[in-house]
Amino acid sequence: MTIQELTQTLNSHQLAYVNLELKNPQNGEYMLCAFHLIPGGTLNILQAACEVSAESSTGTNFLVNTETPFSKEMNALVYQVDLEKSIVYIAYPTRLFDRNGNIQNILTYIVGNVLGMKEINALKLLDVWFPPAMLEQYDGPSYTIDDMRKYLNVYGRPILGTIIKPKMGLTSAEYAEVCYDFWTGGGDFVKNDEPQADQDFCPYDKMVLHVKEAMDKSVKETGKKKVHSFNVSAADYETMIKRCEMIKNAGFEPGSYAFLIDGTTAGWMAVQTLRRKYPDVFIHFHRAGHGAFTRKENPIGFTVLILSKFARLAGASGIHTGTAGVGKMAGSPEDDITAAHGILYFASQGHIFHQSWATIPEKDENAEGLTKESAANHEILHDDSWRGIKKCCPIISGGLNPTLLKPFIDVMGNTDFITTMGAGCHAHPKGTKAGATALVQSCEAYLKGMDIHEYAKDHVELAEAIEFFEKKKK
Ligand code: CAP
Ligand code: MG
Repeated sequence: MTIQELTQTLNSHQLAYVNLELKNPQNGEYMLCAFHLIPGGTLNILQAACEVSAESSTGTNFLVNTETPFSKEMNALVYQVDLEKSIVYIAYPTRLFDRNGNIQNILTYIVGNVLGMKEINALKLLDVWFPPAMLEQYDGPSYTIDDMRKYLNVYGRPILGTIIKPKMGLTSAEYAEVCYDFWTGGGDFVKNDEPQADQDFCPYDKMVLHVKEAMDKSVKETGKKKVHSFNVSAADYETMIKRCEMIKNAGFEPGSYAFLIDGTTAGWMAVQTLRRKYPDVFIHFHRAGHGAFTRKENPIGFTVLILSKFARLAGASGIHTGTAGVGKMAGSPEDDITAAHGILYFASQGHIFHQSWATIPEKDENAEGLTKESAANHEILHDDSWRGIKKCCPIISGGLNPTLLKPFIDVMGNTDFITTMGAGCHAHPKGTKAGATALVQSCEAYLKGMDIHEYAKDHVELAEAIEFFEKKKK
């Protein structure tokens, strides 16, 4: 059936949620979404799209007598359908959304009830486009990787990190010992793992204090600044804030700590609370659980790009975006790299939409060129007349080890990210410190344009890592 024929099949309820003649959807009044949609039951794709448009905006499954001329203006509208690819485009009036810059509210509309509707067999939100008005209204990141680079004095290479392993079970003193080994081995950044909380064998307050001691000792010994990302996820708001304040009051230098939040399980309110309450802290979004929505095999959910774009809009300083098939987690270059570029760059092409993260006044016609040149491009956006959403850094983790650093950089196309290698450091045959040194050496080899096997000839820790991890791969 042609789109004209499909339109003839719509009932009056469905007709209220479609406008295939919508002039210039990017006129600034709408947030735009593109869904892959396979209809369920007896519906055709346009009927199902209208049902989704209704349920994800003002409607339900019948026209109701209580609607008003104004409420109809808030209807989302199906404005385009790609029959070949089964992609439907829906425009959402931005006035639908909580005017306090609330990400949770938007997602409750566009990937809320609609994921459970009988009228669809597949519904995957592929990409979203934010109009300039939303870029004005939402927080975006405050403390970014550019600020962390300044603090660490690390430029022109990835920030080299680890996750302490075993994931759980070390006492606070043992945990801090591993941090010390990684930092004295040359690593920059340590994160708690995603389940770290206040376990009886590793009390939160003791973990914080032991990490502070380990950090002070390693900074003194290496003469280099270090960062620790503390998991502040908690059962309730008060406890989360108590953990943040405990860290802030433990004597850490501003810049030497980040707050990690399990954004998928703790929720967007936690992410935005941290961003708004601690604008001078790196907010680290760990996405454990995202696979239920984002895996390619899942026909119902949303892409890594969607999760990452909303994390940037919410103000996460960084979010895990996956290893593009190089590491242990599912994920393809197409998915993971599109997401990583989508949150790092000033402007980038997503799966469907091209998104510019700032509105540039006519008078600044050379702006895009300027921002492209400057690594701290968002300083320009931040200080200038534009209202820009700063960069959100990809955090690259999951099954990586020193032999995989260059393969990932080759796929990524840049080094502006944090990488955290857990087993990739702590499984090194000579232990964590050697594992960290091997990671540093693999980065040195990359920067010198040398193959790691060549460089390993006079860098023993890297040689041992290659021997161990390449053998394991066989
Ligand atoms: C990595 C990790 C991270 C994953 C999360 C883990 O450990 O600590 O949580 O990176 O995946 O628990 O698996 P390893 P993603 O380095 O030992 O694999 O980054 O894709 O969200
Ligand atoms: Mg983990």
